[in-house]
Amino acid sequence: MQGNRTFTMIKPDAVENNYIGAILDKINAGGFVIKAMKFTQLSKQDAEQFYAIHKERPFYGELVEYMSSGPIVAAILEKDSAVADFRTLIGATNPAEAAEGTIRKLYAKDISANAIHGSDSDENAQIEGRFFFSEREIH
Ligand code: IDP
Ligand code: MG
Repeated sequence: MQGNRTFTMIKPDAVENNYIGAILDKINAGGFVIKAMKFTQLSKQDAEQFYAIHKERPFYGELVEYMSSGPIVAAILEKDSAVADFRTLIGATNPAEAAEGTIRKLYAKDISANAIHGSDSDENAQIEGRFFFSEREIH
């Protein structure tokens, strides 16, 4: 996963609202190829570990509760400049501030339940992908 891969999760609000198909369409239309994918649910411990980097932030508890509240779709995506281009496709963290046409603008509920995750660096894309997928599942 160097330079051309990123990691995403379709978050519980978007799964609950039946947006999986629409979001995957946007991802494919944006030029991303799905390299690995699973429908799963994070335990509270999983969510604490995944978001450990945000432990000191005021919304950490809320984030952990929310991300473990229902099923998610985790996936590894491939495209040139995957991390940066995917952040553009998903839009700003707060959907109220997200650009028109972005996934968060179209499908997110609020700043916490914001429909989708996208890695913020190549290094984190690799760490996050390995959090969900074994070597055998990553092609
Ligand atoms: P990002 O997902 O756009 O990279 P981060 O700042 O890394 O945003 O925050 C991680 C996640 O934490 C966000 O996607 C969102 O679900 C949640 N979050 C961020 N800021 C807030 C906030 O101010 N209140 C509640 N939840 C937040
Ligand atoms: Mg982030």
